[in-house]
Amino acid sequence: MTITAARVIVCSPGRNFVTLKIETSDGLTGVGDATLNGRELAVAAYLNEHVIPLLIGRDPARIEDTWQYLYKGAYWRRGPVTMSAIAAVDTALWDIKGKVAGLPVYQLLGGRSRSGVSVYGHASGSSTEALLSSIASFVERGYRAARVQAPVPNISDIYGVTDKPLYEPASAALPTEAVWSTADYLAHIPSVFAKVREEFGPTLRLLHDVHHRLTPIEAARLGKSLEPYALTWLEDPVPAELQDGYRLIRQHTTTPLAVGEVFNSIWDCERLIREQLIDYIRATVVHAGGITHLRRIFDLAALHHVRTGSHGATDLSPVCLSAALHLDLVVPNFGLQEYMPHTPETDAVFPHGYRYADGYLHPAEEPGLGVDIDESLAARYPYRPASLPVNRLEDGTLHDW
Ligand code: GCO
Ligand code: MG
Repeated sequence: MTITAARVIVCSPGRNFVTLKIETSDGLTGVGDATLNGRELAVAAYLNEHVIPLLIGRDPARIEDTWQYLYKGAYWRRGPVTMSAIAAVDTALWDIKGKVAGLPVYQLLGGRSRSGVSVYGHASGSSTEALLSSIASFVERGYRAARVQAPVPNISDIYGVTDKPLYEPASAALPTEAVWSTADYLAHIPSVFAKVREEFGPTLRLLHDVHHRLTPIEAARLGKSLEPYALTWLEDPVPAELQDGYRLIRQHTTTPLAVGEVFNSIWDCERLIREQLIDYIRATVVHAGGITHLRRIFDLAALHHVRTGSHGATDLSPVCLSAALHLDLVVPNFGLQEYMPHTPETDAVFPHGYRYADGYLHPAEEPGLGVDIDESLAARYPYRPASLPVNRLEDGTLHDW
């Protein structure tokens, strides 16, 4: 069997997605997600111009060799564009291998280690009351874990804080701007978690995403002040380019740390994992080189008591989520999977067999990944330019958002 064709499908059923579809001489197809929020067309061009011509005529069964060929063969390694493109190929080849074997991909990866994949939802609201009722609605739907993002007095616009059930950070063609105050944030957040614990008791798993906005010592203070509320994790407390920052935070607090949604390779997290500076690795299939490479990251993490907590925002398509669930079901060190349901338009463009029930997601049982793209429906939703926002401090200095 050989690869006979591959094409990139860019569509926007509510938000932009980039999908790779590979066809084989046996008539089988496989799909991979290549979406890089706000930079979608860069990955589409990388695939079209530099990857697809290399795939034609190759044996789709040779997943590892194809991965190494695309990674080492480019000479220019790593980076979100390259790794998302490789991820899409890798994911599509696993999908094809599952169809050839007549097995769901999780069986090829070693079989299930658990009965379902525990997920967390995104609780938020424009007031504390709205936030508490948002958490309550997750609890009613069976969730045992919620990411809590709260409004802060004096800050008018915080990414992820909204009354809407779904938010999309890449909302405008050009970046929107918000104003950030670390002092107001640090002064307020612990009181929010005090209220949440008072209302929901000690066992609901609570998470909080700092979205890279603090310095290490500020993050250490936040982690320490949140200790009484026993968070499952504090996410992206500082930008992770300077990884010594994580050591500093660690020296001051027992609040568990999660990082990795912007990581693309094992080399981005090797030190954080090896030195046990984090508790959860949040890399996911589409941005970290596909199922093959993410498995390598997760296996390294397993050696060092680091659990998985894959990114699962709605800018990762149902193809990525399907692939993530197969891996989540298998790895021994699975922790928690982020789950933000897609819009009905997106679900219709990407028919899939995974399902949510009582706090867990379950991957499809059909051969392969159990997800596809309806190309004629996708064609009705053309690409729309959309940028992620930016944040400035009160004096106008550009900051992390
Ligand atoms: C999360 C995230 C996301 C990112 C988004 C960027 O934890 O889910 O931080 O919502 O901001 O994926 O495109
Ligand atoms: Mg995050």
